[in-house]
Amino acid sequence: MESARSAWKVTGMDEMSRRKFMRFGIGSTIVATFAVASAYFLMRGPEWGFPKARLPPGQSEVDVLQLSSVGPVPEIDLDKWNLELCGEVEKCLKLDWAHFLQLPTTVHVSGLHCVAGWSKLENSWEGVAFREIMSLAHPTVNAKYATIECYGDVGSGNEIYATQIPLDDLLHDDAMFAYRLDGNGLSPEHGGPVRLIIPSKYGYKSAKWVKSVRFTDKQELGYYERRGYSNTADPWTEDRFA
Ligand SMILES: Nc1nc2c(c(=O)[nH]1)N[C@H]1C(S)=C(S)[C@@H](COP(=O)(O)O)O[C@H]1N2
Ligand SMILES: [Mo]
Repeated sequence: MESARSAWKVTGMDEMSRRKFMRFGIGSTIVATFAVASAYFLMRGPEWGFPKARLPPGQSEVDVLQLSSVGPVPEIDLDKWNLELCGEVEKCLKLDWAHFLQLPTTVHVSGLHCVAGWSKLENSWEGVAFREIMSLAHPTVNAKYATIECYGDVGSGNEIYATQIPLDDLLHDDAMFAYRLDGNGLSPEHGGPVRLIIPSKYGYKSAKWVKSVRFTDKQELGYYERRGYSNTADPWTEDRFA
């Protein structure tokens, strides 16, 4: 202690200026740490930086998942249910319910953002990752998109509900064919037996009652997309209309 004190004396600092010096040192360390942390987060961009806003722009939060369907809820018999994988693939494949249930599952919590303006946050979806299904299908090198086609009558001629998504977007961890929601089996109203969940897009891309996946090299428009809604459908940039 004595020698440390005398060291301060030697450099000519009295007790007051020593305190000022220490305070300045602590203060500038805090400021510098904050500046470096901010610069770091800003440089990593919105994907990695400050946590995302809970709600995409222009959306209002609802407490329960709303029901959105352009036709009546289809009645689907599990014994007859199939998921067909076709189009730009080596060989078309049909998965029946028993086969589908044997595939490895994944759980992801995500929000569902309907283009009409409601968002239901924190839905815990369980199902088979899109990339798992894709690896079974063996798409050709030409395949760039998946067109998802659905069971059910949409009430306009022989049109069916469909939507298309680039494969790159479908390969994210949280894109899946879901068959459980919040720990329960997925109800028919919300797309059971199996629906697509693609959290990075507006709700109309999360097709319910999935019947087939058609891999393709061409861009196509689905049910909502033919009616003027965006084919890219990014809720975070309010990409609602084409
Ligand atoms: N087959 C089919 N899938 C569909 C729809 C539909 O009408 N038919 N509606 C879409 C829309 S607009 C939304 S917002 C979500 C809503 O899912 P939910 O009814 O489970 O809330 O499902 C999407 N998937
Ligand atoms: Mo929607």
